Amino acid sequence: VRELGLLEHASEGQVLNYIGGEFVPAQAGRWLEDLDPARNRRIASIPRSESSDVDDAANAASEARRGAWGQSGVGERADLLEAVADKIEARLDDFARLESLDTGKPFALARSVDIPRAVANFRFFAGAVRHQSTGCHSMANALNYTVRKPVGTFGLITPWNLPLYLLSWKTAPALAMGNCVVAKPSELTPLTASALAEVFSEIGAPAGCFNLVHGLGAEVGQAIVEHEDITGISFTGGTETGKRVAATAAPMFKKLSLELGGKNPSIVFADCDLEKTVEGVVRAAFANQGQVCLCGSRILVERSIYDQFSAAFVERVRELRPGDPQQGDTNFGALISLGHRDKVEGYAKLAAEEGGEILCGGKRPELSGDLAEGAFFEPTVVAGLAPSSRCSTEEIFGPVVTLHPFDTEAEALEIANGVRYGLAASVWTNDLTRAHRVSEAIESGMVWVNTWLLRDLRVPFGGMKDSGVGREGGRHSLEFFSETRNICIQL
Ligand code: TXE
Repeated sequence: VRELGLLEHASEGQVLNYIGGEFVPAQAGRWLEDLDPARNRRIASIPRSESSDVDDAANAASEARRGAWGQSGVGERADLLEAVADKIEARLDDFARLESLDTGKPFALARSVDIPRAVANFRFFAGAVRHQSTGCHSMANALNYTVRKPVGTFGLITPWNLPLYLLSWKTAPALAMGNCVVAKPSELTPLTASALAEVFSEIGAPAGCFNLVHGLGAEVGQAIVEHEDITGISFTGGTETGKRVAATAAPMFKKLSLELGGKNPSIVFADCDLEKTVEGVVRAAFANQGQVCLCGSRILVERSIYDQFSAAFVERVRELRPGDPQQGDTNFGALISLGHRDKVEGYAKLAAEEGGEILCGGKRPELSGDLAEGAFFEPTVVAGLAPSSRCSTEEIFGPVVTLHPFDTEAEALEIANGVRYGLAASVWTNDLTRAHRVSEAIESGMVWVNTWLLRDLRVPFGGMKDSGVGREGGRHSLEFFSETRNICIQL
């Protein structure tokens, strides 16, 4: 990072916290290493913050709320979000390079999806807050009107798979509604969050409205969740971590939104458009190396086209070739870490032990030079496993998918709903009535028909069952990041 000069404040390769408008190290002066997973080499150091750093950030936020930020109007806040969007856009290549180095995802993907979507999030919530309105309920002798006030300070805790995208998805509505933010990105992918802090600094955002503390989840993340002055938590990450966050935050009556894991079905009916379906299901399975909570990792196929579909699917998957994320033509990058690669590899081995047949992948690719040290794993397709097997029900969060035949719609639904998760699903059919019927019967927060991850930022986003609690997106975000209050006037 130092050689590339991508982060201005980190001239020595030491990325800093951003608290009260200042770039500062952790009080205890401790550091963590940040690695490029494609080459397993250190690219930066980040502060290993503790609860005292969270105290500073929470105090800076409280001060901002008492100051100019607390008095700001909707127009000013929307302008600020627009200014953030403009600056990120002007540094698109820098942001995409940082995201790709940190996550191992292809630069081309970060440049075309992650960063533009972060820009879109800031622009969208600038518009949304400008256009929001609240209700008025008149009675014969009284008038009720509803106002939305800031909640206070939000702790925003985000994962490593879509670092800037998910941070912007929470930061933009939190600020739009007049709250302050204490953000903690994953310790594995801290860089674009710090680049975002530079943007807030450059545009002269009021000190303390956006604060950033780096460090480990169990230390600084936990301290954010426990902090008395942090009145709301929006968390995206693993289901087990989500449970811990809820156990701490719920008795404190904090506003809480949890976006957790998934084990999402892609359901393919015989009457689908086969070519488009193969293309869409491959994308759903392996986007970002299968490390998206929405990825379709259980592929259910009607038996009459099962052989035809799986042959076409595997042929297309073989075109995904792990390679250097920094090269423009790479279509499949590294996983987030060697530890995660080992976990994914463990599931591929388990699949064989559980009686599955590996149709492609199942091993580390042979890459030369320093990429040989990287966290790569081939896209892997497994057939022949029982829908109840561990590989077919546990979240792998990597490039391993399972194929399952079904005979009837009822059977497809039984398999689809037979897991603890309920985040997303995709249904592939040309029968409109069936599309409606199946979509409504699937237990998941989101269903796509004949597509996957087609996003409209106005729609509710979130999961049911063990995939989380609450919805964000559009007015749902504006409601979550505010306190809705009713005032009744006797006439
Ligand atoms: O997530 P964690 P990890 C799933 C996926 C993956 C697994 C673990 O299955 O293999 O989760 O990934 C912070 N209090 N998803 O370990 O630990 C942590 O520092 C407060 C699905 O990376 O849940 C990071 O900032 N915060 C997911 C964030 O929580 C804590 C995306 C998420 O980390 C904390 C990523 C604590 N006690 C992984 N412990 C999705 N739904 O998109 C950790 N953190």
